[in-house]
Amino acid sequence: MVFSSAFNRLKKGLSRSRTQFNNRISKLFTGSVPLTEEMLEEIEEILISADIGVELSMLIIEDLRKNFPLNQVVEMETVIEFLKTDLIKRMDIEETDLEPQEKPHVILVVGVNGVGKTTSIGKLAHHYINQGKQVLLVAGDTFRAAAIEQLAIWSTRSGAELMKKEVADPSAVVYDALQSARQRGIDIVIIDTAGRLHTQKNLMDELDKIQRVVKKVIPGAPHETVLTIDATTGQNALIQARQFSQVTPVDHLFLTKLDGTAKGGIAIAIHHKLDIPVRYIGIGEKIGDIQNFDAARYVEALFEVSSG
Ligand SMILES: Nc1nc2c(ncn2[C@@H]2O[C@H](COP(=O)(O)OP(=O)(O)O)[C@@H](O)[C@H]2O)c(=O)[nH]1
Ligand SMILES: [Mg+2]
Repeated sequence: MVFSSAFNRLKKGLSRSRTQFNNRISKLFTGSVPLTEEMLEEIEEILISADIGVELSMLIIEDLRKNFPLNQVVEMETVIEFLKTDLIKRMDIEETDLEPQEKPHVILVVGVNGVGKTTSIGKLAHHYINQGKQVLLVAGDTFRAAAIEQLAIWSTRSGAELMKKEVADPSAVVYDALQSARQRGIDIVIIDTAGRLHTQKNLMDELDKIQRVVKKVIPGAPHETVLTIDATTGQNALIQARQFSQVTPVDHLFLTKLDGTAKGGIAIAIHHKLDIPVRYIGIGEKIGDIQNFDAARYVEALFEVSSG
């Protein structure tokens, strides 16, 4: 078991989903009792209401059935350990190594409005600056002056540089930013974009254009396209992620607001349903409220929230 401070912060962030999960599961039965059909149904219900999804919850129950015969005495701890291991196993997605190899390493951040893109960019900048990297933020959300202003605030907070322009064309800002980053040997470039819905064709076209400009200045870039999704939107987050990944290549997800009313199971459902790994999670509104997603640590925290 891990008891690092990162683990404790994750536990704290996930504490609101506690009633959905650990508390209900641990109240199911105490000590050693015969496993009943009702208990299995109750576990399934708990998994579903934790946003793990119907399909995955059913698979997990099947796994339980195979391993624990009905009417035989089981220990609650054994069942919980089995559930944890099974959930972690079900989240196994091959992740590519995304350690920055090239200068600049270009990260394109996409997602619909309000999911937490700009905030997450601030957190990412902070994360890289802590590693001694030079970071340039690009205000590619040029539709609203407030969006540029918001990114400017995060650049000040994190100590990252900012490229902005008072023009309506985001690809022009991106072009200038990448030229400048290359000339000056900047390590990391993070591009903010307007909240685009897959249904808004002009916005998708614009994203296409940004990608073309990026490739033109830095062949091989963007090195990472990060889709930001809001965990509090539950199964809708999953639908959004799937629809987005159908129109633009997405390398990984930044799952935000896990500290809010989100049910922690959504991270597990996403891993199961999509072939896109969650790479980062947001567990608060502050600059340090970012963690690398670690399946084992995450599941452990979900099952332990009640003590935190
Ligand atoms: N509780 C919580 N709030 C967050 C998190 N990430 C972003 N937010 C909030 O979500 C709201 C929208 O964020 P913003 O970055 O403007 O989203 P954008 O429109 O996608 O750029 C803001 O109020 C943020 O403070 C998070 O991890 N936890
Ligand atoms: Mg924004």
